[in-house]
Amino acid sequence: MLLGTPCLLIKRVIQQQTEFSMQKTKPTLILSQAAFARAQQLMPGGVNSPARAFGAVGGTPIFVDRAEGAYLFDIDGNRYLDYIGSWGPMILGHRHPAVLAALKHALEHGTSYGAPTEAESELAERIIDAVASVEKVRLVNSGTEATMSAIRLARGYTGRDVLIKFAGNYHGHVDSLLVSAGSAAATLGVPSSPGVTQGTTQDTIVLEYNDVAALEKTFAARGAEIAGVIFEPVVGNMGVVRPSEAFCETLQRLTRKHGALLICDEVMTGFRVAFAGAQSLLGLEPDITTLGKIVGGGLPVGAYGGRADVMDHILPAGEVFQAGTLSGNPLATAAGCATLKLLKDDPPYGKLETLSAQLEDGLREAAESAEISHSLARVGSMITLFFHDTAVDNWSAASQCNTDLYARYFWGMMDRGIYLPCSQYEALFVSAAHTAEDIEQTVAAAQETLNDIAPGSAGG
Ligand code: KE4
Repeated sequence: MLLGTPCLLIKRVIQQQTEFSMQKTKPTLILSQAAFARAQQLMPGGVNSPARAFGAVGGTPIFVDRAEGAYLFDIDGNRYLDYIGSWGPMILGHRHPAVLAALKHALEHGTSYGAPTEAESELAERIIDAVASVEKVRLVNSGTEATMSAIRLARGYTGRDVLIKFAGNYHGHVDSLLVSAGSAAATLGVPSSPGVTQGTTQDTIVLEYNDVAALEKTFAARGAEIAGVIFEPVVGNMGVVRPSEAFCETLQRLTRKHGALLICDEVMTGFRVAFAGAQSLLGLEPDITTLGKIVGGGLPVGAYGGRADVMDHILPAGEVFQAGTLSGNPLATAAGCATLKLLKDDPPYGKLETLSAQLEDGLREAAESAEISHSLARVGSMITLFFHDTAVDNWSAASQCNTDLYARYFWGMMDRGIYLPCSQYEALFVSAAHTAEDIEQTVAAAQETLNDIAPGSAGG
């Protein structure tokens, strides 16, 4: 303890000195660098999820001390406008009073029981009421658990083995789906991970997103073998990519025609792009929907739900096995219920649309003014500025982005107090805690940064 004291004193002095810098100068990352060095001795890559290690942009990840509203504060006392929001969950902003109050109330009763609670029924009911295609739902602890269980259910329900997924779509670290995945896997150039056996991927067909002809051809050849198709209804994991109308229509039609299940992975888009999810914007009726992130309000919750006749194949109602010690945890369900209640009672989607459109326009003008090849994609409060000269509608296009330039953009924005996703292959998220002034500050920082990094500029 004594040994620790000087470090703590130094840490506090640095924090007090830099807290008031309020980001007028390039942030100092002294304590984050020390913390990262320590973490790398203890955990693989010093992180508990690869996307956080800044592998795609280089440098030292900031270690967060606390968060409030639209802001993150690192352990060196620097303040950042947060456009990651924990990779999506914090749609209301950090430490929303109603979510904190719900958590404090739950804490008065306990933290985990391994027994049913009414809070689980409330969260299930809120999801069912919000998402038309969901008649029954099972709560789990992460998006990965949700998608892993959904594909097991599709195979158990149909008695078939083959799955279709799409390049650049990421559905969590499920063995059979870690093939040409997006997000961290794509970012780190490791589309199919070591340790994933041929046996687990031999039944996974990977197609190009938005490729209608490939879908038609695959179903024509193997329709009777296909258990399910899993896809991101609006992709976030190769940057934001919209589905074409024809792609959505073909997905719905062919899965119905051949008796395969349509699995809409709304872990990122659920309650994000609309209260009823991306499927409500696209007119889709999936057989199974997977959820995560926002439904936990920042605590670990995943969920999969859909047609009652399908969901009733899950143990103990049916025979498809799935279980979890902490599934439906009372703290997590409290945060999830409070979040979904706020999203229903006081929907922020109009404000998010206004702020996100303002940010999209500002980024577009800044990139055009800096004469940088780019394209921009936005769905609701999910936005990606691609360093690519044409619109990105699949992984083949996304994989040609100038990721080196993105890394320089990322750090230029960090130096100006704006915390963006640390990869070209992610979406940024605007929260209900952001303000018009925050957006103006972000656009101004983007203009300076893009001017600095533009080819032919002094810093280019
Ligand atoms: P989790 O297991 O990370 O809760 O969810 C996996 C998942 C499933 N489906 C979609 C569409 C997802 O976006 C995700 C996870 N998203 C990434 C960010 N792109 C999580 C960040 C991380 O891996 O640290």
